[in-house]
Amino acid sequence: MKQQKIAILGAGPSGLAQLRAFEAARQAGVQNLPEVVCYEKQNDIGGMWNYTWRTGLDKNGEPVHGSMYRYLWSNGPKECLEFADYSFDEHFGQAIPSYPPRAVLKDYIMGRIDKAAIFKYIRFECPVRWVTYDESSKMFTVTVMNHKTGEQETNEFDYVVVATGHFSTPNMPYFEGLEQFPGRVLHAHDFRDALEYENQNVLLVGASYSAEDIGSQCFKYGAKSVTISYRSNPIGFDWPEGMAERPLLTHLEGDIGHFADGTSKQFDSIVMCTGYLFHFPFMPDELRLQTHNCLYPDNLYKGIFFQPNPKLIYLGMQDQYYTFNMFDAQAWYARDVILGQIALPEADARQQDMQTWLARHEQLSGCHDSIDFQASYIRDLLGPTDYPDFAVEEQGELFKQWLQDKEENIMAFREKSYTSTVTGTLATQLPAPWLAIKDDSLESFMSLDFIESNTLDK
Ligand code: FAD
Ligand code: NA7
Repeated sequence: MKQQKIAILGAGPSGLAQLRAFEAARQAGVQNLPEVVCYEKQNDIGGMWNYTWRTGLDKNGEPVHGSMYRYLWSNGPKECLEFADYSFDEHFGQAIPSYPPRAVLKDYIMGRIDKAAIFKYIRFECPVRWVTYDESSKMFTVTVMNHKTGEQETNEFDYVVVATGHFSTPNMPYFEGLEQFPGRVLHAHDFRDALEYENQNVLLVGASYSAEDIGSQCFKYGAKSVTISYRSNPIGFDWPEGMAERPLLTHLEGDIGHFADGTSKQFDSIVMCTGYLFHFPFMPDELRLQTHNCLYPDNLYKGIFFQPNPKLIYLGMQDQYYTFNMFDAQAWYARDVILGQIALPEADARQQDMQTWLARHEQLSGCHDSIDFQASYIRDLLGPTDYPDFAVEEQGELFKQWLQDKEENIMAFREKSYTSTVTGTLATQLPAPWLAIKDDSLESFMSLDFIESNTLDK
């Protein structure tokens, strides 16, 4: 039988999960594995977790992928994203707090990767330019720009796995008067260093994770005031003095922002925390996933197989409570379909399955419901594969506790400790308030004198 060829587009957490899934099969002695090639635009693995100081274009003239910023700490408890087959205890050899900074989490994610085994499949600095599918040969053609050789390359594949992320291309709205605003205006994608906003009156437009966290960062690093402007609903936390929410910005006059409730305020800078566009410039219309940030994008059977052509697989395209362990569940499932260990139903049956999930998705009301929904989505994927079973629902309960902790104190929720559902280890506590710990480097964090948690575990 002809060896199958698989292209994986992107080597962030989702693409790496797919590479690991095949590697796990290889180690388990599965024969006739497909040939795998992973094309990555950046010059390293890690996707969004690669912090870059660059904004705009990278050294090759490609759009910078990274949206992460300095001083970013995990926005959810690490116990909710722990790999079922690689625990935090195994990586760090000691208990650590529940909310590590970005560099610490990245160290953990990378720790699981056997670089020698995985890197040989990855072609770095190779942004994908175009993908087509030939109905007669049933093969995809993938064209990439190889910046290392300066030449374009084209190859044929049986399957294409798109793992290029969806928090990278800014959704940038316009407000009247922006062109006259004297201060800096940027999107959260280009936000890097909160210290830039010290002593400034900062306006954030948007009322979701980016606004909440960039607002907290700016407050922590000395902004004079932080104003969050919401379109639909306020975030609604009990913000500290100096932070406040207002309804939607209507227009600007010079450096004065006007809001829908008739109030106004002077601002020194604006950060649009208005979310991201799903952007697949390398996909023709008939292969391109068209959706927005939600828990169940339409046209994806099992949340991954593109309905019009299920040999095209999209990983990590959901809005995310669960992240790394969900990507794993998806990657293992995709692998087993590719290997023929799970049979893909006919189009009608796939459509029916999707409709059931979409109908449930329509009915979701509130965050708890959404968490339960994503948990059952993952549970549905876990059953048929050999990915280690993990306590998805228990982690869901931790997410609910996390929401309550944020409600109680948005500036201190990162001081809470949770118990790992993988090892049973209770996280240690930060030795100082989160607001007071300003150096977020791996070295600095790991040299903190973590306090054994003796509080009741959450
Ligand atoms: P990405 O990490 O985005 O990786 C996609 C990869 O595809 C990148 O390496 C990119 O270079 C590559 N790529 C893109 N286009 C091309 C192309 N044309 N050709 C080749 N390669 C390409 N998650 C958490 O669990 N905890 C957090 O605290 C958290 N904080 C976040 C904070 C911010 C500001 C953002 C934006 C996201 C955060 N996330 C967090 C979610 C984060 O997106 C996921 O953790 C994870 O990185 C998603 O993995 P991915 O592989 O699907 O996508
Ligand atoms: P999200 O979660 O997609 O949220 C986008 C926010 O931007 C949301 O509050 C939107 O309001 C708001 N928005 C979008 N367009 C506009 C306009 N035109 N005007 C005003 N407000 C607008 O994106 P985030 O960046 O916060 O989070 C994405 C990921 O990054 C997240 O998973 C984290 O891990 C980090 P709406 O509620 O739709 O009215």
